[in-house]
Amino acid sequence: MKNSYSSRELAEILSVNESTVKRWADSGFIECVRTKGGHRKFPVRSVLRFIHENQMNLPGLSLAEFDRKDVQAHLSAGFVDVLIPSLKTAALEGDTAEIQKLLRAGLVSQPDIILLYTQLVFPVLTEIGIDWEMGKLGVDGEHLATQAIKSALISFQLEIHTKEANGLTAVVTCFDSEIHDIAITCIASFLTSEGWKVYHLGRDIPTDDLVLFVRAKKPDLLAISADIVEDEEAFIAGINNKVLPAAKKAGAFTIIGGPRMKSRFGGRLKGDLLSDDISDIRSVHEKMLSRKRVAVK
Ligand code: B12
Repeated sequence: MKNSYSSRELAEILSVNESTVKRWADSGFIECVRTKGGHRKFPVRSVLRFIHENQMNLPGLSLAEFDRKDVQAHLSAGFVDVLIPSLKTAALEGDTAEIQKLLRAGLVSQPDIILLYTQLVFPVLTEIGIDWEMGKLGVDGEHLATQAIKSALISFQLEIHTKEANGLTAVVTCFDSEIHDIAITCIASFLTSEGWKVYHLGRDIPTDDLVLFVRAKKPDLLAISADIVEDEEAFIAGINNKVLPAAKKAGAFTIIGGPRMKSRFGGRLKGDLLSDDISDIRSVHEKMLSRKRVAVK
């Protein structure tokens, strides 16, 4: 992928006239910079934002990166899973820049970031987990790979389009001593791009501090992740007796996610929604946004 495109190059990629690209740039639909000679240049970052904002599928943009025909064909068809082996190699090398490059290539084929994360990033993490479990990878390798993925996700956030503020606020956090925070990093990324004000508390948040934070911020949404739950009774008591009363008082909708969350804790945890899949955040977002619009009217 190049660093920037000329008006003509971008027009070709978007299949529109060069004059259309120039008009879009002059109306502020797509950011550009001017060269010393006065020509418009479109940095990759602006182009990616534009693609994400308009949910365009433009694999042609990234194809130049991959000379293998099978990779190109899959990307053209919007199948980003073809990038899984390269992403895994980059992660195991701790190569954040390469991961970011692959995320960009993925975005132009799959502009829906939730799908991009679930189809490209999560399978790599699952494979890394299996390699660790089977003893093929040490804790050092596992840490290096996941830290690189997390860093790349955070940098990638700055490259994707963020809608105008929608007036909704979310607190996104791990539960108590939980340290697996990639799922909530992806959730924070999605909500931010949809215009939410997001407080991403990350990992290792003592329950009493979370309660105080929720009381202070009164968010519309509280999204909690719990990957490893060793003490089920303490988890249920912490959520039901401490977190949920505070969330309810603040008027927050609460979604609690983690592996087998529904089957394991359904009926025992009182959250508004229990989930095993970050895609559920999309319907929660849509429901809350339409509720907000009705309230504003
Ligand atoms: C990355 C990783 C780590 C990283 C964490 C880095 C980080 N910043 O997150 C590091 C290396 C630090 C780590 C440490 C440990 N890990 Co670890 N780790 C993983 C790994 C490889 C990937 C986890 C991940 O991010 N997956 C991708 C995300 C998206 O998946 P997820 O969190 O499960 O989310 C999915 C659902 O659960 C749900 N979801 C989760 N949260 C939420 C929240 C909301 C609101 C919603 C809607 C949905 C949702 O949506 C996602 C799917 O769409 C997994 C392997 C695997 N199969 O997952 C092991 C894994 C989770 N780890 C495991 C273990 C045992 C550990 C350690 C105890 C030992 C170790 N490996 O060193 C320590 C934990 C120490 C501690 N203090 O708790 C086990 C857990 C087994 C269990 N359930 O008991 C796993 C499954 C590995 C394995 N195969 O055994 N780990």
